[in-house]
Amino acid sequence: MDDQLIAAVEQLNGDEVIKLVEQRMKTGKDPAYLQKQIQLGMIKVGILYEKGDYFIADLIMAGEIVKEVLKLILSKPKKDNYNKIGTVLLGTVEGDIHDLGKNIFSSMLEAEGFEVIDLGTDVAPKVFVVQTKEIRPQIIAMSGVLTLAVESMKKTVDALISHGLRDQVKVLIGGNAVNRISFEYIGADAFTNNADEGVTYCKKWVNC
Ligand code: B12
Repeated sequence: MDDQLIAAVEQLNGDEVIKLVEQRMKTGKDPAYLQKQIQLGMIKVGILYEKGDYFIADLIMAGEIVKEVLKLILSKPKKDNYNKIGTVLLGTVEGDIHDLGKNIFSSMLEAEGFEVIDLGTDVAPKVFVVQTKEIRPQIIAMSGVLTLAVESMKKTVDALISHGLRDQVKVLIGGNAVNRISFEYIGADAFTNNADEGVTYCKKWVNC
């Protein structure tokens, strides 16, 4: 664990976070490792918020810091000469506007050659349905951080079933809202709290 980096995130010290990440990248630290440290720092921010030491403005600032640092860490594939291995329809589910984890996952998928159609945040079940009919992705990936996201994911899977689409796609759910119990309740094909593992599922599903 990188205590210094985690503490800089926790203390919302954006300049220090950027400096440390740049240093770590120069010494060859893996982007996935750096992302994990930032995620651990964000968990600490969340704890301070729960305790009442941090306020919503602090969460917003934490989000801005992470957005900046992810620009450094995440590499985009060259769009003009990549071999598309599959299409993923992605979104943060209805009622939830957290998108940092979703964006990390999206960049990692693109780096592996997936086309990602990102529907953004607060995506209603019917939007997933309409876009699935239109785009015909192999995979639908839903992100959720709030507890209420579980219910939205369930409604989305139910909507796919009622429109006869569920058998045509794999459904992956991710983010802090999901665990084995919610996974079984929602009726997805896989769940994970780890973007790396999510990419592994997607590659397996398109036989790569
Ligand atoms: C930053 C933050 C915000 C920012 C979000 C900015 C943004 N652009 O996303 C802002 C300020 C907007 C915000 C708002 C709120 N937040 Co907030 N927020 C956080 C915080 C501190 C960090 C979340 C984060 O970005 N983590 C870093 C990312 C990288 O981690 P991650 O999301 O887990 O993603 C990783 C994996 O899970 C995975 N992943 C994520 N999605 C997916 C999807 C797939 C398919 C896959 C494969 C993988 C995957 O990949 C990532 C990398 O591995 C958390 C604390 C915490 N413990 O997480 C609270 C937290 C999530 N927020 C919370 C709350 C309560 C709120 C508000 C309701 C506050 C309020 N009173 O308004 C609002 C909700 C607004 C809404 N409707 O969504 C609570 C949620 C409680 C709950 N269980 O429901 C938390 C846990 C804080 C707390 N401890 O109380 N928040």
